Amino acid sequence: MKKSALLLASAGLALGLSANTQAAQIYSTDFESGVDSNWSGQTPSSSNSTFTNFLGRLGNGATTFSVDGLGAGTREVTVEFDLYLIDSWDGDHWYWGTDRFNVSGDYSDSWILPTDEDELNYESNTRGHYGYSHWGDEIYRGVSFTFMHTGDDLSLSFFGSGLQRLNDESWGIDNFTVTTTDVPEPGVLAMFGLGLVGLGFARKKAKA
Ligand SMILES: [Ca+2]
Ligand SMILES: [Ca+2]
Ligand SMILES: [Ca+2]
Repeated sequence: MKKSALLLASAGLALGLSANTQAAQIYSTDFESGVDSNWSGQTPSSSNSTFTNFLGRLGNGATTFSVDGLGAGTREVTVEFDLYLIDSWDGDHWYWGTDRFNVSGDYSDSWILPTDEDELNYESNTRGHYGYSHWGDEIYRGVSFTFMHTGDDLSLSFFGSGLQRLNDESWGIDNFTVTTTDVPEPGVLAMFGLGLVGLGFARKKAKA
């Protein structure tokens, strides 16, 4: 009887926690209807038969994605998109490099591309000639990064650095999504922990 009560209590706590940690996609765009007002800074829109409509082509200038109304709490944020490296990116070449793709704001990171391509968490990489200058291009499908974020507003800037002119080295993004998973407040976690300790204590007492 006591054991089943204990199991029920544990299951209830686990259910309560999982309800608090469900992932929700809070933003998604494929840019087919243009670039919406969540984007500012440099927001050119381009397309061709391979890429469909996308945000780009961009060089060293920044485009900024912002969203608000997330609430006051803390959450895990995953940003996923397709990244297009267009024309002659040189990685860490001693003379023509260093060519980087960067993100800054509520999360900061930097990748030398294509040298660091494995550090981008992507599903597949397609190389080819997709219709700009005569150099090869690369499509990274499903690039993603994840970070912890607190507060109502989320803002991320994307920009290249070390790139030559747009017809030589540029980039674009498409199929951009933002997913959040709320993290229980420390108080809730502490209560959960105390609850387990309490249950354990009660169980020990019952056994003695
Ligand atoms: Ca598109
Ligand atoms: Ca180059
Ligand atoms: Ca270069």
